[in-house]
Amino acid sequence: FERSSAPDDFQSAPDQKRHDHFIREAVDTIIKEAVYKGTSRDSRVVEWLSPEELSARLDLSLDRAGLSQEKLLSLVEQTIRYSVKPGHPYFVNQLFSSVDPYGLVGQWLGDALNPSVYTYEVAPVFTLMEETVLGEMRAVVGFPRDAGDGIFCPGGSMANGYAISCARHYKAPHLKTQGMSGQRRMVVFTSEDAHYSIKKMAVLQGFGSDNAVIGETDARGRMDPRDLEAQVKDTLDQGALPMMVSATSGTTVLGAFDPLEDIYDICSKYEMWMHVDAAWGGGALLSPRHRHLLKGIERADSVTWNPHKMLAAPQQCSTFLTRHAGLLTEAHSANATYLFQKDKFYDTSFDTGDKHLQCGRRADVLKFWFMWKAKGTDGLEAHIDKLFDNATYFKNMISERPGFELLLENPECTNICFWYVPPSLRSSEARSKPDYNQRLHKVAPKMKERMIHKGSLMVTYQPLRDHPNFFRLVLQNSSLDHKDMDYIIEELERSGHQ
Ligand code: ABU
Repeated sequence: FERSSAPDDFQSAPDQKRHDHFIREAVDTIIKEAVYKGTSRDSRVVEWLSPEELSARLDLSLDRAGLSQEKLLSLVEQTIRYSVKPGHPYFVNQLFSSVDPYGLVGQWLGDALNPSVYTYEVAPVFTLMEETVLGEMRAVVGFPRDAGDGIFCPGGSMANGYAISCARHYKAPHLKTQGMSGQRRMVVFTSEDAHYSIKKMAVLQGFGSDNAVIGETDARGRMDPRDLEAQVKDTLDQGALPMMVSATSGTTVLGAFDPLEDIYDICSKYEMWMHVDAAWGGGALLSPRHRHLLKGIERADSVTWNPHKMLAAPQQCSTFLTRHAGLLTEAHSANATYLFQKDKFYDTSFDTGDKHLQCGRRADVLKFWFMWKAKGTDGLEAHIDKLFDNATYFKNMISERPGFELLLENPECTNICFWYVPPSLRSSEARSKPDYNQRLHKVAPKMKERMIHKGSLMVTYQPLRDHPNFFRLVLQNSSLDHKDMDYIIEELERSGHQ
């Protein structure tokens, strides 16, 4: 087939034939290579190349002349080949994974329609779909279903930013027009294990990082309410205004759930907005067995909840939910008259775009709605329960196994943090040496390098406070079973014994 000169007319016979061939071939390759092979236990989770090697293998250059479809199809193959496969069962590296067939079709359907969800006029289906899904999610949180508001936004960091913005508007609506200059200093509180976006968003919105106060956590990584209250009192003594607390349900590394009821009491006593970053742990709300971890979330003013994390919807699918109806619009509307005309022929309250900070916006709702339709709430619950079951199995298996040491004996979420101590460091003599921690610190990076070069397992590691580097396994792919947990343990042993 001839090379194409876009845009083409899908209705004209020659164009249609050419595109039909190309799209079908590309989709076949994607299904075969990215979906089936990319999730097969017999294939590698990554075919690793250094940046220099990858640049040499993959022609990334952009030229005046377009490529033939044949060459484009070979680029599709190469892109798949050298990409990491987060849908692979042995990708337990990050807080997202899996390829859900319904989510994938939802994502593709959205891409085929290419909407921008700002007005009912251009996105009628997705506008109503968002209302339904966000309303259902608010009900799961425990907010009143018919009150409140919510949005889909690009990532949990942005959702946390919306929380700060809404809290500020709630406390001091005049700042929307007057700005922060010369105003009373306002402070946001969170914990040392909270996501770094709280600080970033405080900077972006003009609070300054000094006014994102980072409090202490307990031994399990949960926010310490006594320390929080002490920090709030300090802030008041300094004449500043305690504005908001961002608690976390499912911290990024340890998977800790902050004590929301205690935090609510403090927020209520000092009239602060209570936000819960449940980007990671929010999925547990769908399981009657595990939702107790988020007890008290129903009292919050706002919640971040990312279905692309524990619920394994395709990237990206992030939501911000609040119990306060109308506040998102009051805080963010700019009333652009070219888009949000009030004299349209339909009910313009369905033009929801002006409550967002973005203008153009993907229909991220579609893939999640489609998954939810396909599995039902029962299916989502079963997914969550399986993740927790695998996590418990993994934790139990390593707790007695030579060489493995748990950082937390009883992790709360599906994050399992542990050290692998190679035989050379296991003796009491090695452990008593002053450089023991320094030597242990080097183990996880080396093991990870070996596993990535082999393509056998991707599991992340990090230091935390005075802990040397440790592994963090995270489970959100419910196609894994106990045999996979056994494989992961054995693969860690293989890479640690070399
Ligand atoms: N909030 C992004 C989480 C990154 C991670 O998987 O560690």
